[in-house]
Parts: sequence; structure tokens; C-alpha cells
Amino acid sequence: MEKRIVICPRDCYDTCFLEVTGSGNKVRIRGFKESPVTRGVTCPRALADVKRSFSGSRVLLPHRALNKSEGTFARTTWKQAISMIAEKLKEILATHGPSSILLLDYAGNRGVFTRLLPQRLWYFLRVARIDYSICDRSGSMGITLHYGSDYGRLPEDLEKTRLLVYWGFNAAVTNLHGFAIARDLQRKGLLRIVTIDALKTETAKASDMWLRVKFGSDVYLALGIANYIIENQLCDERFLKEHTYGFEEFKEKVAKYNLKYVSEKTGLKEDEIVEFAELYAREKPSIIYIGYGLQRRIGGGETVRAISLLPALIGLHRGFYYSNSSGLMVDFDYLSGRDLGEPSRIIPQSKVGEYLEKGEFKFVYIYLTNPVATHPSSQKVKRGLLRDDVFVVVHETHWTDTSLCADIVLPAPTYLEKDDVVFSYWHNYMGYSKAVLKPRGEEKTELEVVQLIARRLELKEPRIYEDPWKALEKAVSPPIVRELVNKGVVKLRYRRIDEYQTPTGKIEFVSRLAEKIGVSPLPRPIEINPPREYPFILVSSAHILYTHTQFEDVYGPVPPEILVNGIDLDSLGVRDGEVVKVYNDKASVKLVARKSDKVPPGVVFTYRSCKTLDGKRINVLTSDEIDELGGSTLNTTFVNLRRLP
Ligand SMILES: Nc1nc2c(c(=O)[nH]1)N[C@H]1C(S)=C(S)[C@@H](COP(=O)(O)OP(=O)(O)OC[C@H]3O[C@@H](n4cnc5c(=O)[nH]c(N)nc54)[C@H](O)[C@@H]3O)O[C@H]1N2
Ligand SMILES: Nc1nc2c(c(=O)[nH]1)N[C@H]1C(S)=C(S)[C@@H](COP(=O)(O)OP(=O)(O)OC[C@H]3O[C@@H](n4cnc5c(=O)[nH]c(N)nc54)[C@H](O)[C@@H]3O)O[C@H]1N2
Ligand code: SF4
Ligand SMILES: [Mo]
Repeated sequence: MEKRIVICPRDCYDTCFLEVTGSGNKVRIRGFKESPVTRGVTCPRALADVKRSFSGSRVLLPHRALNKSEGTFARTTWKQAISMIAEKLKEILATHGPSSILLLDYAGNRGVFTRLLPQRLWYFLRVARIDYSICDRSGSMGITLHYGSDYGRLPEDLEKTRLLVYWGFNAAVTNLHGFAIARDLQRKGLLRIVTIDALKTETAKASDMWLRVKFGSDVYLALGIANYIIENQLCDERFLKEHTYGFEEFKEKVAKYNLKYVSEKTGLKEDEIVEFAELYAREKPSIIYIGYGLQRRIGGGETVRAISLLPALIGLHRGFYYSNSSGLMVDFDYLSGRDLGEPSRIIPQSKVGEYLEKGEFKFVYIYLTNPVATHPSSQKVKRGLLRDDVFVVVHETHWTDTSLCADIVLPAPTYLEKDDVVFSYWHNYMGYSKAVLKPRGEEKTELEVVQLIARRLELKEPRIYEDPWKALEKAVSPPIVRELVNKGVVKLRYRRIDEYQTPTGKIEFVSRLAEKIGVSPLPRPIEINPPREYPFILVSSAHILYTHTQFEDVYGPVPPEILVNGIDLDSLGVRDGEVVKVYNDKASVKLVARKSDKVPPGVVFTYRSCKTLDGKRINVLTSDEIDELGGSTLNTTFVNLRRLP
């Protein structure tokens, strides 16, 4: 029997190839053994995906709101829904112009047909867009400043690697297929794993060495290691001469990061720093997996910049992994239609709530995201969407916090119910995912919907209606598409690992681009201290059972817990398991306090986007400030805790 393969398009490093057996609601999904990246490992979300497709919280029919603030809806038809949407668009385009229409999308499904092609309508209309900066922007920008683009090592390089450093990267939960490969090599004695994390994560526990660096002090550590390597003549001089620019200035600048100073700043012992620096300098080749959680804070961009320069000292071309899509030879701009029109404005994704609340938009089209739960200061997003002068359309597979704030809710097929082409930002295999479930109701794909809207608007631009496979041929090449269709998978061409798209064509220790955009040419620490009223740093990160807010319909709500160090619990007079009020100047929520040594004193932890005991989301508390390099700062959220009677 021919194998049926689907590719999970979730916003996950792994982008798994999954084998499907059975039919109807008896379909079973397992990690595909023959895939070199998935290797038969099945994550608990893939295991639950069929259940999620059949779950009671699916949107199966088009709906219109009866009363938005009460969240009551009635069925409508596709015809009526599309006509209402098109009429509204026409009216608002004529009266307020495209900058008062916002496309609010993200990566709930990263499929080419689902996520990229539908954007053509919105580029063509020149509506306002977000800058996609909530997740990985600061780090991406940081690496780009020194390397010209942010792609790095592929998973296949792990096999040739002797040392793997997880720096603010919780692979055991967030890249569990990469972690499985690494653990396998570790068990065979071929690879050593080091984790650098303020939290005692699952990844840290499985590592050969764990550096519990003080939260946010990583720039000191990275520059300290750089200084140690330079002072002890552990650099690769030839590589520095041939492939880098600005080393002498860098050397001078990092000279002050001596062991004593770095130890004070990072809370690590001098011995620990030396042990790691020696290991890093000698155990080659190595890869540093630089995490996203690490850079989602004030100064996060500088942190990634400093870390990313370490491999260059010891003679490694791009000795890191961060995000690899910029290395793939795919014309993503052609697919999304970027050239069809310049957005009339681009707003910071972290500030969506603020803009909405101020009434900057009259029409918002939302798909592939649940911002009322997941965006910083999410209560602002909710209040903004519930204004009576804004018309909100949500195209969703499931009823979510956000669809409940819509004027029109449109049903979408899950990835198991539609054909798509999926690529990864970790590996370079592109897969053809074929529908294995029949739609349950009146779902229409994302592309169908925007084309219906475009036709109602009588738009003539042919690219909006282009056949998806023809579009793909132009974005990669006809032979690659043929291979994809025949084999179900292709290995995409990848950019040269020793190519640098910087002004000098080299790795720039002193970034010319940084000078140009007015940020420090060399990375430097940015000090952030909690204010007296809110002395705890709230860090949030992923749970193995959920992708953000997805799978609550299968596994129940994301646990409403806050992990607190025992020392802090005692000083607050709170016992393990008691309910606490967690608050700051934005909002307050109720959570169950759990005593945990996962967090050091002064840091508290919740699962990201969790629902609180009082029915809110943790993001009512999170920071919507923007880092210097443009990214979100969810992890520089300051809070206080109080015992509740
Ligand atoms: N506190 C806190 N907040 C965070 C973070 C954090 O660490 N802490 N992390 C941030 C990060 S890194 C990210 S990436 C964001 C993620 O934020 P979101 O992208 O908003 O996260 P999800 O909850 O996964 O929302 C994706 C939505 O897409 C829908 N969807 C899935 N597949 C399809 C499909 O095929 N078609 C359609 N139409 N819809 C589909 C899902 O049902 C879901 O509602 O959250 C951010 N928020
Ligand atoms: N199960 C599951 N997997 C997922 C997702 C999911 O929702 N669920 N989401 C996917 C998405 S969208 C993303 S963005 C990735 C994110 O995956 P990762 O890149 O692993 O990011 P996080 O889990 O947010 O944070 C990783 C670690 O960074 C640490 N950290 C935070 N600040 C600092 C710091 O200042 N210094 C140091 N050294 N460490 C710090 C945190 O303690 C945390 O353990 O995961 C992807 N994978
Ligand atoms: S959710 Fe992530 S780890 Fe799980 S199947 Fe999808 S891509 Fe793989
Ligand atoms: Mo993310």
C-alpha cells in the first residue's frame, strides 16, 4: 500500500513528516520513520491532531455576530458572508483608504498555499500589515547585522558535530525531534551537550553541562568567553584574517570582560566560565542553537549578536542555528506577492492592541493567529476588536478567544483536510501534504476565500488567481515541483554556509549595517532591573502538549500555574498549591503557585498563553515594549505576587 504522508505545518522548528493509516475518525498519525528529520518520533500534538480535527470546538459553518460584546453568533451562508465582507471593504477603501484596513495574520499554519499565497490579495490592496516581530525578530536582525542573513547550520550537520550548545533553547520541549537526534549522538559518545539557561529545563537536565546564567546577563557571558578565547590565543587567526572584518576593534572592546567581572554579572563561578570557554574553544566543530525565548526581551537582540560572533573566533562558518528559511532557495516574495503593492503602513506586532484600541483600523482580517490570547498586553487587542466602529473577520479552524470577538467567522479546514506544500525553518526538506480527512462542514481554504473576496471586488490582478502549482514552479523551479509531486518530498537547495551578505562580504565583528541604522556597531549589554513594586521577572515558554493556544480542546486548558522558587514562596508567606494574585500596572490574574527549583529566586514562570483561574490569559500582564532591534519583549515582564485569602 502506498504510504500516505502529511506534513505538520505548525509554527514549530521540527516541521514533521507524519505517516497516516486508517480512515475517517479512525485515522492514526505517527512520525514517519524514513524521514531523516522526524525519524519515527511522534509528538503529543501530532498524536492528538485527528481528535483536534474532530473536536467540538471546530468552526464548521460561516457565522455572523448577533452581539459582539456578548459573543453571540448566528449561522450565515458563504454567499452572504463574502458579500458583507466585500461591501465593507469597498466602503472602507473609499472612505478611509487601505491604511485603515489591517491584515492580522501569523503562523498557525505555515503552508505555502495556506499562509503565503492568500497574502497576494492584501499586498495588492496595500492594506496595513504587521511587522511579524513577535517571535524571533530581534535575534534575526542581530545575526543579520554581522552575517548579512540569519541562516545557519542544518540538522544534518549535527551528525558531524562534537559539541552542541543550547543557549536559551529548550529543545526537549520546543524542538523535540532535534533533541532526539542530539540525545542519540550523546548516548553514543559522539556529542556533548551544554545548556545555558536561567531555568532548570528538561534540556538542561539532560545536558553534560548546564550553566545557570543570571537572567538577561548573557551578553556578559558571551563577551567574557570571547575575551577568554582571545587572551588565551585560542582563536583561529587564519580564519579571522580571511573571513572577518573589524576583529581588532572587537578585541579591544571585549578586553574589559575579564573573568571576575563576568562572574559578578552572570552569577556563574569563574571556574564554570573557564570550563565552558575551554570546551567551546577546543571541541570542534560545534553548533550553538540560539533560542527565541532568550531574545524576547529588552536587550535580546544584543544578546544574540554577542553569541553569534563566538563561532567566528574559533574558525567556524555560521556555527549556529537560529532560523534557516533565509537559506532556502525559494522566492518567498513571489509567493506572497510582495511586489504587488507596498503596504500603506506596517505596525509593530507587539503594539497591535494599542493601535486597535485607539481605533486606528475600521476593518481587520485575521487568520492563522489567536492574538486575543497570544499577543502582549492582550486585553488591549480584545478591547480594540470589540469597538463598535471596527469590522472584524476571522477565518479559523476552531472557536478561539479571537473568533469570539469577530463580526464574521469563516470555517477553515485543518491541515489534515487540505492539500498544501510545507517547508521548514530548521531543515531543508519541502513536503507535499495531501488531505487525509474530508471536511466536516462548509470549510473553505484560505486561498479560496481571498479569491472569492477578490472576485466580488472585481479585481483583475491575475496573480491573485494564479494556480498554486504554477506559482510554486516560479518560486522554486519546474523540475523541483515535478520531483515534489512525484516523490512527495524534495531537498531544497541551500545557500553556501561560508557566504556572507554583509557590505564587506565577511563576518563583521563591527557591523557596518548597524552603523547605518543607528545602533551600536558592536554588541553591548543593556541592563534591565525590575522596579521595586514588581520585583519578579515573569518568563513564559512552551508546554509539550500545546502549540500556544492549540490543543486546549483535546488536552484541556494550559495549566493555570505559576512556578515560584521556594525562597520566594517563603518570603511571600505562600504555600505550594495556594492561589496567588499575580499583578502589575497592566492587570492582575489568579494562578496556582507551585514551588519549583526550575526557577531561580526572582524569576517566576508560566506556560505561555495560559488561561488563568479567573478566565483571563497570562498575556494581559506581558510587556508590549519593543526591543531596540524590533522584537517583542514578552520576557521582560515584571510582576508581583500576593497570597489570596
Ligand atoms: N506570554 C507569552 N506569549 C507568547 C509567547 C510567549 O513565549 N509567552 N510566544 C509568542 C510566540 S513565539 C508566538 S509564535 C506567538 C504565537 O501566537 P499565535 O500564532 O496567535 O498562536 P496560536 O495559538 O498557535 O494561534 C494560531 C491559530 O491558528 C489557527 N490555525 C491553525 N491551523 C490553521 C489553518 O490551517 N487555517 C486557519 N485559518 N487557521 C489555523 C489555530 O486554530 C490557532 O487559533 O505567541 C506569542 N505569545
Ligand atoms: N511544544 C511546543 N513546541 C514549540 C512551540 C509550542 O508552543 N509548543 N512553539 C514553537 C515556537 S512558535 C517557538 S518561537 C519556539 C520557541 O522555542 P525556544 O527557542 O526553545 O524558546 P522558549 O521555549 O520560549 O525559551 C527557551 C528558553 O530560553 C530561556 N531564556 C529566556 N530568557 C533567557 C535569558 O535571558 N538567558 C538565557 N540563557 N535563557 C533564557 C528560557 O528559560 C527557556 O527555557 O518553540 C516552538 N516549539
Ligand atoms: S507540532 Fe511540531 S513537533 Fe509536533 S508534529 Fe507538528 S511540527 Fe512536529
Ligand atoms: Mo514563535
